[in-house]
Amino acid sequence: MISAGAAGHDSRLTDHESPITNYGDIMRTDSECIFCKIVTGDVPCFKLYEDDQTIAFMDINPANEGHTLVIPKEHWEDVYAISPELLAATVQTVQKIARVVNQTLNPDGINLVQANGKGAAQSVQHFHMHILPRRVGDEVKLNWGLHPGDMDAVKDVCERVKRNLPV
Ligand code: DGP
Repeated sequence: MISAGAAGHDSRLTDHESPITNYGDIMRTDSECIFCKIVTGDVPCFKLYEDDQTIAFMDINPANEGHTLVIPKEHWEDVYAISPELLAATVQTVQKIARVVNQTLNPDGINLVQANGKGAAQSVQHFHMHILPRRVGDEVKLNWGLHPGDMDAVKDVCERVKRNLPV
């Protein structure tokens, strides 16, 4: 169910396995959306970065090392629904994080991937952009399967990239 409401928060919980730092703003949210639950802190994530409007966190099913997602905090289903302003804020975060992932992991390239609708293999109905580091010959298919990641490895790469974020 989509509603506008203030996100709750528990200030006792901190850092990587804990809920994201919350904020008191009124925002559009969907109580059944997994990414909204990440925003509110009801579902944990390996968070790399957060600002007023967006967050970046590690994909739970990484197609390659350093596979990161950037989302707007507000719930908008896809590129058609999101406002140009919020899209711009999301893309600014994508650029910031792509630069630091590139600096940290030195991949051979990075794909930015963004899916809208079933035919495009959108599996989470909350606008998001993938930052996907690539290696020559990695044979990653852009419609990758969802294979659970090694959470120690995901946490480790999150910490490595985070250390290079500008203050
Ligand atoms: P897409 O297929 O473009 O909608 O990508 C959705 C991605 O979201 C997919 O690569 C797996 C990731 N994902 C799904 N659920 C979770 C979750 O609970 N936590 C994290 N960190 N990633 C998730």
